[in-house]
Amino acid sequence: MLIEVPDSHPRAQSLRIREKLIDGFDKGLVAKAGLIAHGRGECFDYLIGEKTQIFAENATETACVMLLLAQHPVLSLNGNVASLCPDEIIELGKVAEAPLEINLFYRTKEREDALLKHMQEHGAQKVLGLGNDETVQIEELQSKRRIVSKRGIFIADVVFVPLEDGDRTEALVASGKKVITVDLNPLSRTAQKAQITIVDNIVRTVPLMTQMIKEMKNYPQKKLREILTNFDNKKNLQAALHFILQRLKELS
Ligand code: PTJ
Repeated sequence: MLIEVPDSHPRAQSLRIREKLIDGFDKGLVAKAGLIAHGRGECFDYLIGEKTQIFAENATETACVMLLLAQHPVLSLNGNVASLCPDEIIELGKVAEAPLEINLFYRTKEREDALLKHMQEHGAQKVLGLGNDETVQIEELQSKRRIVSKRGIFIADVVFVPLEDGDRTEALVASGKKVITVDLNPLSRTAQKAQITIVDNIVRTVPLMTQMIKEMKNYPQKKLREILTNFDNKKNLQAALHFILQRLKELS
């Protein structure tokens, strides 16, 4: 059950996001470790001023281009993402013409069932990776995340994997896929290994992506390719760290 957070509360927005996650945990969607991961994310969100900064905007724009140019883009979701922005990720899947696939690190039948039901209640027509969907295993990976959909991540050329663990990011990159992640921690292994890292809160990123993709559908291919070529993930991560450093200097 969500508690009411008054608009006047100075941390209203952050508390509301937290409440969504707690609610997701109570409903069996979020893993225990998901609560811990969220706390780490909150800390980094403080450091970037809880706003979409220019480095995040640049990475988000490039991520949208990569999805638009992909042959088989897939949006992977875990318990945290499904709890924090179910409607928004469904909308993104529609505009990006990319299927949703549930792919869990802490995979249990109970969580699978709860997540499938949750996404369907929010209007998802098709969710890969669960139920009757045919799955295969990615050999490079040990965790339960190795189980992927034959029609989804297995054949994908571009995978959007927000709030991801480092092992699978490495395995996906090693298997030749382009990986886009959203991770508030610019130092995480996932942030360092992905081809595009959006250092921002998933709740801000997903609606921004939908908006950007809608605009970009009118862009000529040449312009899209230029955006992709001009992006350098390492430099962009450095910009995120530099921003945090400057901000701490100013605040201290
Ligand atoms: O639902 P499951 O079973 O697939 O498990 C999901 C978790 C998140 C538990 C699993 O993927 C995991 O353990 O992830 P990590 O290794 O803790 O990495 C999650 C990363 O996401 C961390 O670097 C956090 O800083 C970051 N993060 C947390 N909340 C947000 C976030 N990044 C963007 N937006 C957030 N709201």
